[in-house]
Amino acid sequence: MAKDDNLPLFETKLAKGRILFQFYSLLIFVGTCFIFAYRLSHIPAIGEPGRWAWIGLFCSELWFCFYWFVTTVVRWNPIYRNTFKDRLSHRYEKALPGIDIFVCTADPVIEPPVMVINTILSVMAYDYPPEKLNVYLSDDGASEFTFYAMLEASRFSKIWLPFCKKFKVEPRSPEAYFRTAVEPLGEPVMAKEWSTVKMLYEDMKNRIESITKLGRISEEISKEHKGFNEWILVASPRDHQTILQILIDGRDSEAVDIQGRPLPTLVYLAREKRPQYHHHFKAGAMNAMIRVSSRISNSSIILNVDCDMYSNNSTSIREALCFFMDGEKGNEVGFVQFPQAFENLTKNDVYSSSLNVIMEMEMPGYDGNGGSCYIGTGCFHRRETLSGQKYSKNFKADWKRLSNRSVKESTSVLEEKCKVLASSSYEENSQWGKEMGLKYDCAVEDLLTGLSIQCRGWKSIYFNPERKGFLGVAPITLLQSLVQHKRWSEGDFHIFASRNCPFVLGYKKIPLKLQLSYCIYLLWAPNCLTTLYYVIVPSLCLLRGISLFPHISSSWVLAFVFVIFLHRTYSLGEFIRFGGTFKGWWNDQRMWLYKRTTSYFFGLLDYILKRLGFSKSAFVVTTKVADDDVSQRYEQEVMEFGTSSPMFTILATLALLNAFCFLGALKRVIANVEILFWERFALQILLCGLLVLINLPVYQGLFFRKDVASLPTSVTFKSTMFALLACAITLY
Ligand SMILES: *[C@@H]1O[C@H](CO)[C@@H](O)[C@H](O)[C@H]1NC(C)=O
Ligand SMILES: CC(=O)N[C@H]1CO[C@H](CO)[C@@H](O)[C@@H]1O
Repeated sequence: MAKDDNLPLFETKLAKGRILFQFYSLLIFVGTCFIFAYRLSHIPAIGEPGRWAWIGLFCSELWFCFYWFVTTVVRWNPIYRNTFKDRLSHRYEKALPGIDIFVCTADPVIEPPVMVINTILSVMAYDYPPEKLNVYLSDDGASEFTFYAMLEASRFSKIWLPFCKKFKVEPRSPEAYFRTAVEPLGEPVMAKEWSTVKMLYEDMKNRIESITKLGRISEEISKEHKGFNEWILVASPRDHQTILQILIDGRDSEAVDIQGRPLPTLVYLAREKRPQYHHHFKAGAMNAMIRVSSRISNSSIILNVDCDMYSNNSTSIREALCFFMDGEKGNEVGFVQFPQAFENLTKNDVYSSSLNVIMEMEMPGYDGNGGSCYIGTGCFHRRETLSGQKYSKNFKADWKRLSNRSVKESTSVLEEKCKVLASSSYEENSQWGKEMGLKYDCAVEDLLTGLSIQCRGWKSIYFNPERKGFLGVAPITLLQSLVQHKRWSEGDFHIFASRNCPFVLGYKKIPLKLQLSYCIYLLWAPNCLTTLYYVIVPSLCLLRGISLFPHISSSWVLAFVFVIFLHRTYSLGEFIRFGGTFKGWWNDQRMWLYKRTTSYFFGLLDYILKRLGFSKSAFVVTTKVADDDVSQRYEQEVMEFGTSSPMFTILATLALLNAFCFLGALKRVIANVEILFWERFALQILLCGLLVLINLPVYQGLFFRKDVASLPTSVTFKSTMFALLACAITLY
């Protein structure tokens, strides 16, 4: 045994500046106490105007304070992880475990086949022994175009994998690589090879795109692979048999690249769907892949990525293994979550899609409080955790486990045997979706699955390397972003309000601070009520002449100014520290408001309606493609409206309401008839003014922009009516 054999494979570091943060929290806490003291000592007497408005405001502030407490718990003790890949290779290079990689796609239009295979090729090309890699695509759209693209990818991989090795390609998604890479100068032979591969990629891309555009597979192509015959029986994406094709069988001695090296196994799966069975969306697809893969490769580690998230770092698997294979702490690790990062963000990130603060601050905070959450993509799981096993002290990973496949079994026999595992009736009367696999009946199955794994005793790790492991596509319109958050907030609140609430499910199983940390997302939805209250009531009261904040000359003002100023300064500091700009922060504040007043509001509403039995759950996949105009506006950071969604009506109504109230107040300040008007209402006027300022893009969209992406006339009309009506009722 060499002497470094006992050195750990990873290290954990505490964040710097924790004392400073704790001091800041204390200041905010003291300031908040003063605010509450003011609220309690100045309640308008019974019969005085504004008593209820005051009490409501007080309740909102209590809620904000509680929510602030939760965000503080998350930030209290963040930790950062570091890995030692060279020690891993040194110790285990010959004994590296098999890896099963699951990629999920659901709709060939929203998620174009070319994008899907770029992700596939990037994970096939990991810097890892190829015979130990197994890549599974689950195609819930059961699209023959996606299948065709996979067939093309399986051929192209024979060139691509050696090419990646030879030219040290990074990232290993051909699209992402060729988009930025420049042809290598120097040796003409190398340069020639480089441009040939680039040309081959582009040819392949063109073939796939033109066939998708054509809308059918020609006879010539369908003769190329027996798999196309399956589509004769496909009635619709929601009604078809299991289609399972092993495009590359790693066991097959002919499955080699152009240099004779083995290739990863590549499997295409469209699980059976029948109208009479619920398919459980992505969770159902994942569970089908867990079963199918257990028959084919049965690797100890499972990585799952969304089809729009290519691997941006070919060493990610090795990094993840440093946690699982660590001699001391490795056995208790259930999953290792990488951050969700995006490749197509603009400088000031109008829709605040970057999730930087969540990924750089809150997730390390979760990790410090007892475990990262599982966010559904870019996550490595131990197979045992996904099959419902509890952690026990004597658990020891078996890195040499083999698949259940017998040596003599041919590819086609294996395919037939696996089909049963992906049939829609397989899960009847089983624990799948309950105790086994990903959980069903929840719109954010990932978060819930992660929570229950933690409750079964497994540890989880958040690993956020400098160079991101996976890059995806962020929403590029306002509505996409709002709809995505609606779904998340609704699903999150559903967890909170069910028996899966962390306080119940995790009672005595995970630390209290982790239970509290989960609330930060699980309570997104109810946040809408207090936020709506804060953006509507003080402004209307201003219009009516009811003061809800201390006079400007009173020293109580200091408490409000202090807390608000300090809290926002901290937020700005945090935002900029993680790579944001000032304008980006301002956009983030706006999106914070918009998400709370629309996404979370509809999320809460839908949750309640569903509880009462009114509407049925509908999973909306957010689009990943856009026409050129939309992309152009996105790149210019022009806010995209364009449709008459009820969400926009709410946004516009709130913006107009505040504009009217602000103008009304301004008039009274300037006219200067009422003595002390400014005195009494300064804070309310400032709040209202701030809301007007943050809503500038909405006014532009309503009145000043003429392009197709401005707000439609119907929204302008409706929102003006609603806002005027609200003002009229207030003044009446
Ligand atoms: C993605 O990988 C490239 C190297 O291939 C690196 O330069 C870049 O910084 C990475 N992107 C992110 C967001 O980490
Ligand atoms: C800035 C940027 O890269 N924008 C791109 C993000 O992705 C969408 C969809 O693929 C493109 O349309 C944008 O141009």
